Amino acid sequence: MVGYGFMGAAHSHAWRTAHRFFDLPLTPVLRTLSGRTESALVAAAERYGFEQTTTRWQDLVEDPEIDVIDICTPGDTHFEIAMAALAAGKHVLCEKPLANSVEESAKMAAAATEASRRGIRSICGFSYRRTPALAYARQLVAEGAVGEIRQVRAQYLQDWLSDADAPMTWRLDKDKAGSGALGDIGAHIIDLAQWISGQDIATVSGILETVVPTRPAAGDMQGLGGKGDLSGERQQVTVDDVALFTARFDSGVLGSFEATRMAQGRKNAMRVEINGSTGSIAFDFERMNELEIYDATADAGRQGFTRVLTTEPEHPYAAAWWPTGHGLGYEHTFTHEIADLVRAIGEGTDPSPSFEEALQVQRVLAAVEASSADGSRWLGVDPSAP
Ligand code: SOE
Repeated sequence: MVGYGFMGAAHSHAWRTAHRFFDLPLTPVLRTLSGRTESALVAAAERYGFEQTTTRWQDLVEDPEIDVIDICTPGDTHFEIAMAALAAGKHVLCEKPLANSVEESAKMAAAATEASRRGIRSICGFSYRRTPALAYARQLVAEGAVGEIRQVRAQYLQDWLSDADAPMTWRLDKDKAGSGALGDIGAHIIDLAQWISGQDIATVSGILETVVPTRPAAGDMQGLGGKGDLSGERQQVTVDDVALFTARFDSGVLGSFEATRMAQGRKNAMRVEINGSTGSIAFDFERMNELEIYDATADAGRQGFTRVLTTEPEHPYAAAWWPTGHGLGYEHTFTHEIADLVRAIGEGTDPSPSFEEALQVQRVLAAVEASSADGSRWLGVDPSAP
């Protein structure tokens, strides 16, 4: 694994746990953790359960004992590490968004397709797909539970950047992160909206805004939010704080998208709603064990959203865990992702989301940015870009 921050912790937990709850054809071994700062790296490796550490990610690529490389670093490093790993015949899990540009993502997708012919698997970390309620929502939509899709609504609302003195971090630096709320959390709802509806976004009209243009340095701050070091000079934020866009899917259906890390009180409100001709489905990650289902064909007097607890053996992934009604948390989405990846490696199949699917998300991100820079003009998501 490369990187030991928030995602490194989430992925390590998942690698350790997946085979204990799911019947997998292979048992993961946490061999080497790589990162830049030796002392923090060694502490993280001990806590997460890795056998050894290195400050050179190239060591993982060169180690014949290593089969899988898990990339948990900021977006500016994904391309180089993933390309080297695939060339060396390692399976790759790469955090989202796939890279910082369509150009890099397209090369990664082509390399992944080529590597797949050699039996090498790759997957992009759109982990929310593995939330039981969302996997179930996709299943219901495919079965026709909402009829014909009329409209898609998606929001990802957090509040850890609401305070103007929350510190500057790599997530606010375009060179490192690619974009702001758009790529960090907007990418998740783009992926989910396409995956659940079974349709790709074809055109967009967007607007991006940086609301707090400078922030204090991070000092010793770790994690999301908090207060920066107010004694020093403020640093320039180079990404969007708020991203809004409307989209037309290739079927002609309209969608509205909102991503912000400045919605006070919304901690991790990732919401998706699909409105169809015979019903609706609505989800909010702050209630991740529930799915709201509306059946417009039910008796008129009894109509209303039904709150389904997606903790039952009938729901995706849930049977592997606890008895009826005992919920799951954020970390389980990663455990499911690793279980699916390990199964795919063992069975010799390509897991999803593939780098090709992640490239489509990247194209939507790029089109929203271009639209915003062009007065919110409607722009096509170029399926052949770059
Ligand atoms: C921060 O906004 C963040 O950690 C994202 O980077 C993750 O993708 C999301 O799962 C939680 O929030």
